[in-house]
Amino acid sequence: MKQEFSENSFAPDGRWRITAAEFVESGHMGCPGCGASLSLRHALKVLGKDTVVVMPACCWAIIAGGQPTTALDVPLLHTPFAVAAAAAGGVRQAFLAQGREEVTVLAWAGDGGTFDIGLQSISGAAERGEEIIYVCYDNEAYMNTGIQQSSATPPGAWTTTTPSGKEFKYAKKDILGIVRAHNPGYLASATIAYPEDFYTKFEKAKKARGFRFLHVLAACPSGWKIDSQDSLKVTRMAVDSGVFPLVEMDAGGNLTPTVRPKKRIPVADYLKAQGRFRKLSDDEIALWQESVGKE
Ligand SMILES: Cc1ncc(C[n+]2csc(CCOP(=O)(O)OP(=O)(O)O)c2C)c(N)n1
Ligand SMILES: [Mg+2]
Repeated sequence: MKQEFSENSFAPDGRWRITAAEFVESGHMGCPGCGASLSLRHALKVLGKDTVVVMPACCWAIIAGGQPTTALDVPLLHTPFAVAAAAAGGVRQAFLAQGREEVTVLAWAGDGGTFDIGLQSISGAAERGEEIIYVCYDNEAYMNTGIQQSSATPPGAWTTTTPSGKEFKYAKKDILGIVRAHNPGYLASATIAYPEDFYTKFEKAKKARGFRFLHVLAACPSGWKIDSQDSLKVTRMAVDSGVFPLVEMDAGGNLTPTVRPKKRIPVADYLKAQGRFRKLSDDEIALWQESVGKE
């Protein structure tokens, strides 16, 4: 029997019962299996209706639909690519000036808009302690414009601008380390492939003060060259192999794991599940396994 919950709550077993309320309507423009679509849908279930979304250029700017239509049931402000964090800080300041402390301002940006072009505005907003939640949904390339490499693209991954795979000398940028250096109010990594951890972290981000940052891994079936039905399975493998650890910043400023996979799988299993890593050599896979082990 389908159970419906109008509010988020905890069952006696302590597990999440997520609301049946929807703030992302059906009929949006997301591809089948789009991890980013699912992630915002569930993030808004936790954050609730008093949320304003601020979004730079990215797939999600299209997924929401072109004016005058929108798939979101909460207000949405589109911004230029580089300024989501700055604009979100401004929106929050405007609500504070009106005495409307209760409104959550959510900046929702891709990896290109975060790791690359929006990095300066994130640094500024974090330094000023802007009262916003900034989420980077990371599909590991500029997907909306046709799968170009970003500084979040992992080594070895095929993109249209790195057709033989991103070289191993270019590592994925340590975005959590960069934001941590700004002493944020809350900092974590998450993925909807581990929903309870995801919900808990968005709830904590909502309650925390200051600049809050979540790094969310979100599969892109077209860019990762996987079947859309395997989107969550492959994302879960990123966690289970140690490639994308689920962590949270503790009171001492250290990143500590929140989910310890029951069974650690080889990095090779995660990589071989995706067409974008097809050209990786065994030596390169071994290098990757070694670096995951060190971390
Ligand atoms: C200043 C500027 N440069 C380039 C673009 C074109 N553009 C729009 S979306 C996009 C890709 C965004 O990539 P990412 O932030 O990773 O989000 P994704 O599309 O992967 O969801 C690009 C290059 C733009 N809109 N503005
Ligand atoms: Mg992207």
